[in-house]
Amino acid sequence: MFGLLIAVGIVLVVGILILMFRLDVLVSVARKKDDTSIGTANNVNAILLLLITIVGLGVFVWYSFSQYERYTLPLASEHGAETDWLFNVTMWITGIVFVITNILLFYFTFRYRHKEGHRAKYYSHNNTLEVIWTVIPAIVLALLIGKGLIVWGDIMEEAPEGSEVIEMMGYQFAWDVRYPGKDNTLGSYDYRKIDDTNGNKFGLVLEDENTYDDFSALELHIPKGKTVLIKIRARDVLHSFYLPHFRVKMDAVPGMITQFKFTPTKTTAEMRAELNDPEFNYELACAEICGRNHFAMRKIVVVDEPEAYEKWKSEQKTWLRMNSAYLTDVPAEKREAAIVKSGITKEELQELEASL
Ligand SMILES: [Cu+2]
Repeated sequence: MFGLLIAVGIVLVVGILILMFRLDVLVSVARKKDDTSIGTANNVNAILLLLITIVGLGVFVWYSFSQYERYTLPLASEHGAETDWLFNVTMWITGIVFVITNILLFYFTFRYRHKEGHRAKYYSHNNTLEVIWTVIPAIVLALLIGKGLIVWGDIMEEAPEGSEVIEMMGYQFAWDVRYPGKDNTLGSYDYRKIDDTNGNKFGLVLEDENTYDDFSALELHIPKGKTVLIKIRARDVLHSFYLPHFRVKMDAVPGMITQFKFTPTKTTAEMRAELNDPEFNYELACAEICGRNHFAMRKIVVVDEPEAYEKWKSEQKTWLRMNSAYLTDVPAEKREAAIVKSGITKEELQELEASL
């Protein structure tokens, strides 16, 4: 009700203002007043424009430097140094051009404002100027894009032999990680194997022996100083695999595998010491608005020293061991191999048989 009253009030005020303006025009027409002088408004506007430039650019420069830390995160990957450098160079070049063009724009409106007795000069165009402001930006842009393509090519090139291959699967609304286990080979999967109990959430193909030692984990552990190749997939809609501290971002696309390789340069412990923040954690976020609980797609990322990482891996229980009921889906002739490879113990096997 109150909102409606305010709306009616605003409409009335605007209506009155329009009427007053109309009245003023009509009165001046009736008086046949031929007033071509501009008055003081012109000068006032010219000075205001100049003030806007000074205040606006002042705030721009102050904000860019004083709040810089809020918009940047500490870096923890090898290729990130290059992308950061490229980003900063682009920012400096476009920033300087932005400042110069704005100063010129507002200075010209001030300098060439209307003055009594002055007439504008007819000046259609200038070939030299056109060439200068076409060629210079073209060269600068070509250099920036060229360098960008080279950096992108390096980031996207084939991961070296012996890289740590890890699978990330995004779904509404979480990430699941799968490690290849001792055989260093991720087992194959098929979306038709995903079941409604969500036990076989990865859709693992249990005919494939490579799946038997694959394991999942609550946190994404990665080793420092070693190339990590992340194979990314999505189970439902588009998600985006985003590790801001490692400058890694890649879409997770249903029906296809995308990938990103990178090398972490600082362990979680080192970053905690550097930031003087014992609570600090690297994190994985989804960078694609993928639904109502998109914000829940966060996962803690832990960077370990290589030895600690190997130790952690050896302590993880395989997926098949955690979901041993799926042993029944393993073909009879491969069951023995599955039990050995997945590390299911005799006691667990007896328990399982008793429960069936
Ligand atoms: Cu998502």
